[in-house]
Amino acid sequence: MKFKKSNKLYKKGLENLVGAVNSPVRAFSSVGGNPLFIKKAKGSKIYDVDGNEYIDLVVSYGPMILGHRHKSVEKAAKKALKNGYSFGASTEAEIKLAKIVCDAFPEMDKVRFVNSGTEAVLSGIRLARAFTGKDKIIKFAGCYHGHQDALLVAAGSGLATLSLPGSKGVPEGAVKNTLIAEYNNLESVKKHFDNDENIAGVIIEPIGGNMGVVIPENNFLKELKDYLETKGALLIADEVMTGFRSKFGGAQELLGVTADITCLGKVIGGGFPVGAYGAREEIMQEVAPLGGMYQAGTLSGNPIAMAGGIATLTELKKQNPYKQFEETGNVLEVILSETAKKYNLDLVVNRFGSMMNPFFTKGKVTNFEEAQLSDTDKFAVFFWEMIKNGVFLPPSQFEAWFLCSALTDKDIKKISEAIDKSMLAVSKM
Ligand code: KE4
Repeated sequence: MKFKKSNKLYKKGLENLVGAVNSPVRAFSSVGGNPLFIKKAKGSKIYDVDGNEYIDLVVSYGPMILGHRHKSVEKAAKKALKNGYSFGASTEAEIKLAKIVCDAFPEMDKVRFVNSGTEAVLSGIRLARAFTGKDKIIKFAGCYHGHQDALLVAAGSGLATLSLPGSKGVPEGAVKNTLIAEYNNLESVKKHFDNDENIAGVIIEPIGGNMGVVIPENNFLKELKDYLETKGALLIADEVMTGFRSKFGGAQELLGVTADITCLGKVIGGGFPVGAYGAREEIMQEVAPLGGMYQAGTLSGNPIAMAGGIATLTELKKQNPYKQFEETGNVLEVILSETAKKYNLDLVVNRFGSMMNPFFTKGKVTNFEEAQLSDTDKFAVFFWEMIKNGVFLPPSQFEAWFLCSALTDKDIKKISEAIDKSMLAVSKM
């Protein structure tokens, strides 16, 4: 495989873009080498500017769940384009997507659309504070909820990969109301409440997807919600990554818990910029123009993005690919584990439906501390071997692989062959 054109664009990109990227994880910092530049994608395949073809297990970090350029999404977006791109006024499409989303979440009476997952979480947190009149928020080490100041403390995604313990430019004051707990450890949450009642809520990724994949153990989420109810605090589910990924609705339902506020993104826009936050009536009444919590956005509910979201969720509901995701995910999980055994490699595979991640480590990975014990040098070798064998993975041990419904049996066979060659290379390190 040649990467000549990607390398050329990388050098050119360095002139006016920071690190030649618009999001840090795309810089390939934790796997070394220069980032790939993508030219196009279709179905389960993605093509870089050198013409190399890859099976895509990144799918834009989640949104392209139907695969790239699904015909019904493309048709809907093209149709919407003919009516205009943005009006700064309401459209019917927003009502349509709002209904689809609210119907998929039993406890969600109302939703507000924004333009990214970060904005959705930013607003969800403000809403929890508005509703409870309390200031503090608890987050879990290793969970990433976008780049708002208050939550860039021990974040799991880009920051974990860059091993930055927070972020430069975030003032002390911005994080003084942020408390940190340990995923799967209810006691670590209770400890905060023992010292402080001024806690509006707890935000959690129902399935951790930004420290690799980490799954709530036993009844962790349910016990957390039950406990919060006794403290007059809210459970905020950050389902930006998990929303519509493992069922048509939220992972929270599969995990037997109902969040008070749910934040969404990625899949609900189908590749177009859409975020959302929603809750039951009495909570959403706090949001302007009805209530005193201000939140706004020029491009919120953008008609093209709404069209993409409606078409994506409509097609997703029709396809209902979740059983297939479970089967394919299980096949890949077994292939990863069996191949690691074949080459005597320590590997832990965590998977929840169509999101999964192999950790080059032994023992369990149930929180960020355990995730960080993974051998990222081994992951880097594995990553580049998978690239050379035609499989595009997230360039970090602390991300998640995503399946799309355009994957074929032929793709799975090719991924299996690539895993074998890549694990062999790792075993020779
Ligand atoms: P965005 O602002 O990137 O749309 O969403 C932020 C966000 C919020 N909550 C969760 C659970 C998320 O996973 C994300 C963003 N996920 C990363 C992937 N780890 C996006 C990729 C990137 O940052 O480039």
